[in-house]
Amino acid sequence: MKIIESVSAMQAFAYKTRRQGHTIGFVPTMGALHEGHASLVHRARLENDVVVVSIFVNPLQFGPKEDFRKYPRTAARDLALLKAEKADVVFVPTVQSMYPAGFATRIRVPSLDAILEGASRPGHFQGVATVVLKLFNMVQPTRAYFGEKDYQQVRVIRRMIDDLNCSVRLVACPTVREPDGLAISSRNRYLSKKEREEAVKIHQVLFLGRELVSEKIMLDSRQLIRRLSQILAKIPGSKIDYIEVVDPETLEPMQKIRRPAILAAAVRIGKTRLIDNIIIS
Ligand code: PAJ
Repeated sequence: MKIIESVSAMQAFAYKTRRQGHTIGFVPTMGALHEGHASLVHRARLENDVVVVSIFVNPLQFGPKEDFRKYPRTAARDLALLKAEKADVVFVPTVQSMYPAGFATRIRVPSLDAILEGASRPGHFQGVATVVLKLFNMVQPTRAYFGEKDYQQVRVIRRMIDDLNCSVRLVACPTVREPDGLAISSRNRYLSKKEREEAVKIHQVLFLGRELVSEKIMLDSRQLIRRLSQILAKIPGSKIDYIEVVDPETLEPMQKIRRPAILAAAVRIGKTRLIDNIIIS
């Protein structure tokens, strides 16, 4: 497994690989790797000649009051996981090389970036889209792998790829969960033991919501959300950022639930903000 730190070395490797006619599968990450990330690398390994994983905690996508500085950094463990998953290249650029003095360009997808996560985290998706486009230009991937756990991120990146004619195919992969259903996240480690026990309710509520719709018990989203919010509000120290039923493509709120739809939630438990979603298909 090769570790590449410089942008120019990454680009040189990518151009050489593509010139040889090999496909590149790319998994962008911020490190603190877990089984969710591993599932993306595994899939990339199955479908490509060469697998590149980037680890870069991107300052541009964190708000001023968010956890950029204390975001977990676990380099040695990350490299061991990537070796086990047989990644070929780990790309670990520095902040200085990604955003040198004078860096000014921003990529925005306005129709998708101000709702749901974007409403709670202004500027977040601008930071994501900007760094992902830069990474695409450096890694020259044939396919790029993203998790449905961050459903809105998938929509934003898909839109950007289509709109800007990026020659990469986005592959969306299912959410990997703990045995009790909690979506695996790098931020789960912030939870106390008690909070961790309570956190499973987020998935349970989404699951219940899907059942209520599938059984045609509740097809009005306002009524459904009221019911689900009441359950979430019982988690000690919780604050609901949002829970919404939205169109899978446009992410616009859906009143009468026609299928398919996405039921998505963001909940703070203590100081930790967790997101999850479920597809009502
Ligand atoms: P990060 O949070 O490290 O996630 C990297 C990728 O792993 C994302 O595509 C995310 O959706 C996926 N992922 C996280 N948890 C998952 C789970 N439980 N199951 C399946 N996939 C999961 O998302 C980012 O980093 C950044 O925004 C990034 C795209 C790297 C841009 O900075």
